[in-house]
Amino acid sequence: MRNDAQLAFYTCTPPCHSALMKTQVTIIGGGPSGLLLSQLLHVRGIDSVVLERKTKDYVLGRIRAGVLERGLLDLMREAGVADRMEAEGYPHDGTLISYGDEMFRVDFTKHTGHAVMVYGQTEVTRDLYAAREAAGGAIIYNVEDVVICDADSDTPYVTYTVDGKTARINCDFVAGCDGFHGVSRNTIPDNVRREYEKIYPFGWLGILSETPPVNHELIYANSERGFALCSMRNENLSRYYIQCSLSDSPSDWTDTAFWEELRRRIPADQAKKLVTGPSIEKSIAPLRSFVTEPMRWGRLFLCGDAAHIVPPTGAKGLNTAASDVHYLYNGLRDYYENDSTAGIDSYSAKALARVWKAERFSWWFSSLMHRYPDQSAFDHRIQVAELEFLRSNDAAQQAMAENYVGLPY
Ligand code: FAS
Ligand code: PHB
Repeated sequence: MRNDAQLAFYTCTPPCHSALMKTQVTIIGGGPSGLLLSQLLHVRGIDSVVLERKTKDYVLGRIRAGVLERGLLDLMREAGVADRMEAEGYPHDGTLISYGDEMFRVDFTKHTGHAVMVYGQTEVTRDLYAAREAAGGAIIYNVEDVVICDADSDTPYVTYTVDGKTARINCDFVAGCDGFHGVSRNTIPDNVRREYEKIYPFGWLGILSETPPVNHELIYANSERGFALCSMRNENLSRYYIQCSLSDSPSDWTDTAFWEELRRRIPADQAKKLVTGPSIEKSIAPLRSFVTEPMRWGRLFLCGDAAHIVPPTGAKGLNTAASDVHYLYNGLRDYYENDSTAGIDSYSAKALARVWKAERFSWWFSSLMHRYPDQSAFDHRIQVAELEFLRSNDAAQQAMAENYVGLPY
């Protein structure tokens, strides 16, 4: 924690800077939100600078999302970074859902006319970094002490330090794409900001293994021992998750223990096919639902995890970041190309309308598929009844499919 004197240093009246830059949009965060926004703005000739706290390799080393909605595919195409995704990604027309040894399929394409794309967030981010670097995009790594200043004025600016030197960027707008632990959200004053949160009483233990996936489609499993998910990145790279206690740490789980537990949670005929191998990544993600309102304060706009978090059950985290970027990108285009503030003025309301639908779907699917510590026998019977209704009813499957492939922007 800094003391008051240091805090004073890091307020918005820092000493003279070793560097002073000017851009149209300062983007805080070089994850998928920040990079996608920067690349889309570049395609329209709008200048941005990306400030990233870590190195590119560190960002690319984070194993996260695996399923892309149709809206994100279209944005990747619009940004000119879809070639490798089209060549190496896996379109999925449906998913499998199991409970005990029962299993059924929800056909996305039949119900919506759309598929999803299995293509890891790491690869999305890699493609975006490559495009920004090829275009000579300004990305500044290892930044510290980022402070957003005068966001509620017409002349916002951002200060930061890199290699011990302070710098300042004067800009027209600031996009807070710095994730849940970034600085942007808390730049909005406490008396303006409203936060909504739900913490789930379990986490997801995830592993990556260089093994063939157990099935060519994803399997979401509700078992008496807890949730499991069988996913993949390619024909020889599988991604598996099991619901675990919040008190667990990855080191508590040997690979053998993980595989044995996963086998117990998926249908027996699938467990027989499971090819196991050493984990090349093992991590635990806590699950929470979280929304900040508003997503705009003056000339600061929040995007992605900086504004909202969902439990990964519905594969909505990265995809909802993408819809934020869509709304903000088009609002900024409107401002610079048509001298209109209509898009940026409606950004927060538009983004939040879709964010809350993603929050609802992620909460619903998490409630349906996980075992809760305080769950009663009645609660479990309701889960089974909901699963059997989903299995047998086209309207229920259509509703799930429409949410899973992505509601329209
Ligand atoms: P990100 O957090 O990805 O990126 C923010 C960037 O800002 C980071 O690179 C960070 O280093 C940088 N930053 C932070 N503070 C900064 C500062 N002060 N100055 C400069 N830079 C700063 N979603 C799914 O759909 N499926 C999943 O399976 C899934 N698994 C996940 C597992 C984990 C452990 C986590 C944390 C998230 C997971 N998510 C998943 C959600 C995830 O994919 C996010 O939705 C996605 O990364 C959102 O992208 P960004 O908004 O860019 O935020
Ligand atoms: C993944 O492959 O990492 C993944 C897929 C679907 C989800 C969550 C994670 O709902």
